[in-house]
Amino acid sequence: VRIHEHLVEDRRGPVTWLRIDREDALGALSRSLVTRLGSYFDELHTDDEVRVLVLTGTGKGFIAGADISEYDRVPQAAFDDYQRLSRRVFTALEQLPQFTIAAVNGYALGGGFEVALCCDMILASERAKFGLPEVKLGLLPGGGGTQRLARATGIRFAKEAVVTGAFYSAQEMFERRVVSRVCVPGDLAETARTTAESIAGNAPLAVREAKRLIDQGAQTPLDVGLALEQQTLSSLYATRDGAEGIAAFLQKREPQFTGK
Ligand code: CO8
Repeated sequence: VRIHEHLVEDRRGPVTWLRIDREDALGALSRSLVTRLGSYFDELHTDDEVRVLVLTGTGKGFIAGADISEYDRVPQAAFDDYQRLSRRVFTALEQLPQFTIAAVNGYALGGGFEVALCCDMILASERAKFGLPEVKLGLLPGGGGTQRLARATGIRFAKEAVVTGAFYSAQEMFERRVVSRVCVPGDLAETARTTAESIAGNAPLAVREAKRLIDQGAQTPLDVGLALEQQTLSSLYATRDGAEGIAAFLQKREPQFTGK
Protein backbone atom coordinates (compact mmCIF):
# COMPACT_ATOMS: atom_id res chain seq x y z
CA VAL A 1 0.00 0.00 0.00
CA ARG A 2 1.37 3.40 -0.96
CA ILE A 3 1.14 5.70 2.06
CA HIS A 4 3.11 8.60 0.58
CA GLU A 5 4.48 9.53 -2.81
CA HIS A 6 7.78 7.92 -1.76
CA LEU A 7 6.71 5.35 0.83
CA VAL A 8 5.23 1.87 0.42
CA GLU A 9 3.96 -0.21 3.33
CA ASP A 10 3.55 -3.97 3.10
CA ARG A 11 1.94 -5.70 6.08
CA ARG A 12 2.67 -9.40 6.35
CA GLY A 13 1.15 -10.61 9.61
CA PRO A 14 3.28 -9.44 12.51
CA VAL A 15 6.05 -8.18 10.20
CA THR A 16 5.63 -4.87 8.39
CA TRP A 17 7.88 -3.71 5.57
CA LEU A 18 8.32 -0.03 4.94
CA ARG A 19 10.10 0.80 1.70
CA ILE A 20 11.39 4.17 0.66
CA ASP A 21 10.50 4.34 -2.99
CA ARG A 22 12.42 7.22 -4.52
CA GLU A 23 14.91 5.59 -6.82
CA ASP A 24 15.58 8.69 -8.96
CA ALA A 25 16.98 10.54 -5.92
CA LEU A 26 18.48 7.45 -4.22
CA GLY A 27 15.90 7.65 -1.44
CA ALA A 28 16.74 11.23 -0.37
CA LEU A 29 14.53 12.38 2.51
CA SER A 30 12.34 15.27 1.49
CA ARG A 31 10.72 17.21 4.27
CA SER A 32 7.35 15.79 3.34
CA LEU A 33 8.76 12.26 3.52
CA VAL A 34 10.24 12.86 6.99
CA THR A 35 6.92 14.31 8.13
CA ARG A 36 5.07 11.23 6.86
CA LEU A 37 7.61 8.93 8.52
CA GLY A 38 6.95 10.79 11.77
CA SER A 39 3.20 10.25 11.64
CA TYR A 40 3.80 6.63 10.61
CA PHE A 41 6.06 5.91 13.59
CA ASP A 42 3.60 7.63 15.94
CA GLU A 43 0.79 5.37 14.70
CA LEU A 44 2.97 2.27 14.84
CA HIS A 45 3.89 2.98 18.45
CA THR A 46 0.46 1.86 19.64
CA ASP A 47 -0.11 -0.86 17.01
CA ASP A 48 0.03 -4.22 18.79
CA GLU A 49 -0.45 -6.21 15.59
CA VAL A 50 2.99 -5.24 14.26
CA ARG A 51 5.92 -6.78 16.10
CA VAL A 52 8.80 -6.28 13.67
CA LEU A 53 9.40 -3.40 11.25
CA VAL A 54 11.76 -3.82 8.30
CA LEU A 55 12.89 -0.58 6.74
CA THR A 56 14.42 -0.75 3.28
CA GLY A 57 15.02 1.26 0.12
CA THR A 58 14.82 0.86 -3.64
CA GLY A 59 17.51 0.23 -6.25
CA LYS A 60 20.93 1.80 -5.57
CA GLY A 61 19.70 3.89 -2.67
CA PHE A 62 18.64 3.04 0.85
CA ILE A 63 18.50 6.71 1.86
CA ALA A 64 21.14 9.08 0.44
CA GLY A 65 20.49 11.61 3.21
CA ALA A 66 18.41 14.73 3.46
CA ASP A 67 17.11 16.05 0.16
CA ILE A 68 19.83 18.61 -0.45
CA SER A 69 17.78 20.35 -3.15
CA GLU A 70 15.34 21.58 -0.50
CA TYR A 71 18.05 23.38 1.48
CA ASP A 72 19.48 25.85 -0.98
CA ARG A 73 19.34 29.14 0.93
CA VAL A 74 16.18 28.51 2.93
CA PRO A 75 15.60 30.87 5.88
CA GLN A 76 17.53 29.91 9.01
CA ALA A 77 14.28 29.31 10.91
CA ALA A 78 13.11 26.79 8.29
CA PHE A 79 16.45 24.98 8.47
CA ASP A 80 16.26 24.82 12.27
CA ASP A 81 12.70 23.66 12.08
CA TYR A 82 13.73 20.80 9.78
CA GLN A 83 16.43 19.78 12.25
CA ARG A 84 13.93 19.68 15.09
CA LEU A 85 11.57 17.61 12.97
CA SER A 86 14.33 15.13 12.05
CA ARG A 87 15.39 14.75 15.64
CA ARG A 88 11.85 14.04 16.75
CA VAL A 89 11.19 11.56 13.95
CA PHE A 90 14.50 9.70 14.32
CA THR A 91 13.98 9.41 18.08
CA ALA A 92 10.43 8.14 17.49
CA LEU A 93 11.92 5.38 15.30
CA GLU A 94 14.54 4.54 17.91
CA GLN A 95 11.93 4.37 20.66
CA LEU A 96 9.39 2.19 18.86
CA PRO A 97 8.38 -0.78 21.00
CA GLN A 98 8.60 -3.00 17.89
CA PHE A 99 11.89 -4.59 16.86
CA THR A 100 13.28 -2.66 13.90
CA ILE A 101 15.55 -3.94 11.14
CA ALA A 102 17.22 -1.73 8.54
CA ALA A 103 17.77 -3.78 5.37
CA VAL A 104 20.31 -1.52 3.70
CA ASN A 105 20.26 -2.18 -0.03
CA GLY A 106 22.44 0.70 -1.24
CA TYR A 107 23.62 4.17 -0.21
CA ALA A 108 23.00 4.95 3.47
CA LEU A 109 24.45 8.43 3.68
CA GLY A 110 23.98 11.30 6.09
CA GLY A 111 20.42 11.12 7.38
CA GLY A 112 20.14 7.68 5.77
CA PHE A 113 22.97 6.25 7.85
CA GLU A 114 21.45 8.02 10.84
CA VAL A 115 18.08 6.36 10.22
CA ALA A 116 19.81 2.96 10.12
CA LEU A 117 21.56 3.78 13.41
CA CYS A 118 18.12 4.27 15.01
CA CYS A 119 17.17 0.67 14.14
CA ASP A 120 17.78 -2.34 16.39
CA MET A 121 19.59 -4.33 13.71
CA ILE A 122 21.26 -3.45 10.42
CA LEU A 123 21.48 -6.02 7.62
CA ALA A 124 23.34 -4.89 4.53
CA SER A 125 23.80 -5.83 0.92
CA GLU A 126 27.39 -6.12 -0.30
CA ARG A 127 26.47 -3.10 -2.45
CA ALA A 128 25.59 -0.90 0.51
CA LYS A 129 27.71 2.16 1.25
CA PHE A 130 27.65 3.98 4.56
CA GLY A 131 28.90 7.46 5.29
CA LEU A 132 28.35 10.83 6.92
CA PRO A 133 29.45 13.22 4.14
CA GLU A 134 27.96 16.40 5.68
CA VAL A 135 31.36 18.07 6.19
CA LYS A 136 31.66 18.09 2.42
CA LEU A 137 28.59 20.36 2.42
CA GLY A 138 30.06 22.59 5.11
CA LEU A 139 27.70 21.04 7.65
CA LEU A 140 27.60 18.36 10.31
CA PRO A 141 25.47 15.25 10.71
CA GLY A 142 22.20 16.54 12.16
CA GLY A 143 20.24 13.37 12.81
CA GLY A 144 22.32 11.96 15.65
CA GLY A 145 25.35 10.89 13.58
CA THR A 146 27.91 12.44 15.92
CA GLN A 147 26.22 10.80 18.90
CA ARG A 148 24.82 7.43 17.81
CA LEU A 149 27.79 6.42 15.64
CA ALA A 150 30.20 7.27 18.47
CA ARG A 151 28.15 5.12 20.85
CA ALA A 152 28.06 2.29 18.33
CA THR A 153 31.73 2.22 17.31
CA GLY A 154 33.61 4.26 19.90
CA ILE A 155 34.67 7.83 19.44
CA ARG A 156 37.80 7.39 17.28
CA PHE A 157 36.14 5.75 14.31
CA ALA A 158 33.16 8.13 14.64
CA LYS A 159 35.50 11.10 14.46
CA GLU A 160 37.24 9.64 11.43
CA ALA A 161 33.94 9.03 9.63
CA VAL A 162 32.53 12.47 10.44
CA VAL A 163 35.63 14.53 9.59
CA THR A 164 36.57 12.64 6.42
CA GLY A 165 33.01 12.13 5.14
CA ALA A 166 34.32 8.87 3.63
CA PHE A 167 32.09 6.10 2.33
CA TYR A 168 32.49 2.67 3.96
CA SER A 169 31.60 -0.76 2.66
CA ALA A 170 29.11 -3.10 4.31
CA GLN A 171 32.01 -5.41 5.21
CA GLU A 172 33.83 -2.60 7.03
CA MET A 173 30.65 -1.70 8.91
CA PHE A 174 30.31 -5.37 9.82
CA GLU A 175 33.83 -5.40 11.20
CA ARG A 176 32.99 -2.30 13.22
CA ARG A 177 29.93 -4.08 14.61
CA VAL A 178 27.44 -1.63 13.12
CA VAL A 179 26.10 -4.17 10.60
CA SER A 180 24.99 -7.60 11.84
CA ARG A 181 25.13 -9.46 8.54
CA VAL A 182 26.37 -8.77 5.01
CA CYS A 183 24.39 -10.46 2.21
CA VAL A 184 24.83 -10.88 -1.52
CA PRO A 185 22.39 -8.34 -2.99
CA GLY A 186 19.83 -10.95 -4.07
CA ASP A 187 19.68 -12.43 -0.56
CA LEU A 188 19.08 -9.27 1.45
CA ALA A 189 15.28 -9.33 1.40
CA GLU A 190 15.17 -13.04 2.18
CA THR A 191 17.63 -12.67 5.07
CA ALA A 192 15.58 -9.77 6.43
CA ARG A 193 12.38 -11.80 6.05
CA THR A 194 13.65 -14.90 7.87
CA THR A 195 15.25 -12.80 10.61
CA ALA A 196 12.08 -10.75 11.09
CA GLU A 197 9.86 -13.83 11.12
CA SER A 198 12.01 -15.67 13.61
CA ILE A 199 11.88 -12.67 15.97
CA ALA A 200 8.13 -12.28 15.42
CA GLY A 201 7.68 -15.98 16.30
CA ASN A 202 9.08 -15.47 19.80
CA ALA A 203 6.99 -14.35 22.76
CA PRO A 204 5.99 -10.76 21.94
CA LEU A 205 6.32 -9.37 25.46
CA ALA A 206 9.71 -11.03 25.94
CA VAL A 207 11.05 -9.49 22.72
CA ARG A 208 9.66 -6.08 23.51
CA GLU A 209 11.00 -6.08 27.07
CA ALA A 210 14.41 -7.36 25.96
CA LYS A 211 14.77 -4.46 23.53
CA ARG A 212 13.68 -1.96 26.15
CA LEU A 213 16.03 -3.38 28.79
CA ILE A 214 19.08 -3.34 26.54
CA ASP A 215 18.40 0.23 25.43
CA GLN A 216 17.79 1.35 28.99
CA GLY A 217 20.81 -0.55 30.27
CA ALA A 218 23.05 1.30 27.83
CA GLN A 219 22.11 4.49 29.68
CA THR A 220 22.17 3.31 33.29
CA PRO A 221 24.80 2.07 35.75
CA LEU A 222 25.19 -1.73 35.76
CA ASP A 223 23.52 -2.32 39.12
CA VAL A 224 20.44 -0.37 38.01
CA GLY A 225 20.31 -2.34 34.74
CA LEU A 226 20.64 -5.64 36.59
CA ALA A 227 17.83 -4.72 38.98
CA LEU A 228 15.60 -3.80 36.03
CA GLU A 229 16.43 -7.11 34.37
CA GLN A 230 15.36 -9.07 37.46
CA GLN A 231 12.11 -7.17 37.84
CA THR A 232 11.26 -7.58 34.18
CA LEU A 233 12.05 -11.28 34.11
CA SER A 234 9.97 -11.77 37.20
CA SER A 235 6.96 -10.11 35.59
CA LEU A 236 7.43 -12.11 32.38
CA TYR A 237 7.42 -15.34 34.38
CA ALA A 238 3.96 -14.36 35.61
CA THR A 239 2.57 -13.95 32.07
CA ARG A 240 0.55 -16.51 30.13
CA ASP A 241 3.28 -16.72 27.49
CA GLY A 242 5.92 -17.40 30.14
CA ALA A 243 3.92 -20.41 31.35
CA GLU A 244 3.17 -21.48 27.76
CA GLY A 245 6.82 -21.36 26.67
CA ILE A 246 7.92 -23.60 29.53
CA ALA A 247 4.97 -26.00 29.15
CA ALA A 248 5.53 -26.30 25.38
CA PHE A 249 9.20 -27.12 25.89
CA LEU A 250 8.40 -29.83 28.43
CA GLN A 251 5.64 -31.26 26.23
CA LYS A 252 7.95 -31.17 23.18
CA ARG A 253 5.59 -29.02 21.09
CA GLU A 254 5.66 -25.57 19.47
CA PRO A 255 4.55 -22.80 21.85
CA GLN A 256 1.41 -20.84 21.03
CA PHE A 257 2.26 -17.30 22.14
CA THR A 258 -0.51 -14.76 22.50
CA GLY A 259 1.35 -11.69 23.69
CA LYS A 260 -0.25 -11.92 27.14
N1 CO8 B 1 19.46 14.93 -2.03
C1 CO8 B 1 18.86 15.16 -3.21
N2 CO8 B 1 19.15 14.48 -4.33
C2 CO8 B 1 20.05 13.48 -4.25
C3 CO8 B 1 20.72 13.18 -3.05
C4 CO8 B 1 20.38 13.94 -1.89
N3 CO8 B 1 20.94 13.70 -0.71
N4 CO8 B 1 21.57 12.16 -3.28
C5 CO8 B 1 21.44 11.86 -4.59
N5 CO8 B 1 20.54 12.63 -5.17
C6 CO8 B 1 20.09 12.62 -6.58
C7 CO8 B 1 21.13 13.23 -7.49
O1 CO8 B 1 21.02 14.62 -7.48
C8 CO8 B 1 20.77 12.61 -8.83
O2 CO8 B 1 19.66 13.30 -9.33
P1 CO8 B 1 19.59 13.68 -10.92
O3 CO8 B 1 19.58 12.35 -11.62
O4 CO8 B 1 18.32 14.43 -11.02
O5 CO8 B 1 20.82 14.46 -11.21
C9 CO8 B 1 20.29 11.21 -8.44
O6 CO8 B 1 19.99 11.28 -7.04
C10 CO8 B 1 21.35 10.15 -8.64
O7 CO8 B 1 22.53 10.57 -7.98
P2 CO8 B 1 23.95 10.68 -8.71
O8 CO8 B 1 23.78 10.96 -10.17
O9 CO8 B 1 24.78 11.61 -7.92
O10 CO8 B 1 24.44 9.17 -8.54
P3 CO8 B 1 25.93 8.67 -8.40
O11 CO8 B 1 25.84 7.18 -8.43
O12 CO8 B 1 26.82 9.36 -9.36
O13 CO8 B 1 26.40 9.15 -6.92
C11 CO8 B 1 26.12 9.48 -4.56
C12 CO8 B 1 25.75 8.66 -5.80
C13 CO8 B 1 27.62 9.34 -4.28
C14 CO8 B 1 25.32 8.93 -3.39
C15 CO8 B 1 25.79 10.98 -4.77
O14 CO8 B 1 24.46 11.06 -5.26
C16 CO8 B 1 25.89 11.82 -3.54
O15 CO8 B 1 26.97 12.16 -3.12
N6 CO8 B 1 24.73 12.22 -2.93
C17 CO8 B 1 24.68 13.11 -1.81
C18 CO8 B 1 24.92 12.38 -0.52
C19 CO8 B 1 24.97 13.32 0.67
O16 CO8 B 1 25.74 14.24 0.74
N7 CO8 B 1 24.10 13.04 1.68
C20 CO8 B 1 24.07 13.78 2.91
C21 CO8 B 1 23.03 14.86 2.82
S1 CO8 B 1 23.05 15.93 4.25
C22 CO8 B 1 22.27 15.03 5.45
O17 CO8 B 1 21.71 14.00 5.23
C23 CO8 B 1 22.31 15.53 6.88
C24 CO8 B 1 21.22 16.47 7.17
C25 CO8 B 1 21.78 17.83 7.52
C26 CO8 B 1 20.70 18.86 7.52
C27 CO8 B 1 20.06 19.06 6.15
C28 CO8 B 1 20.86 20.01 5.26
C29 CO8 B 1 21.14 19.50 3.85
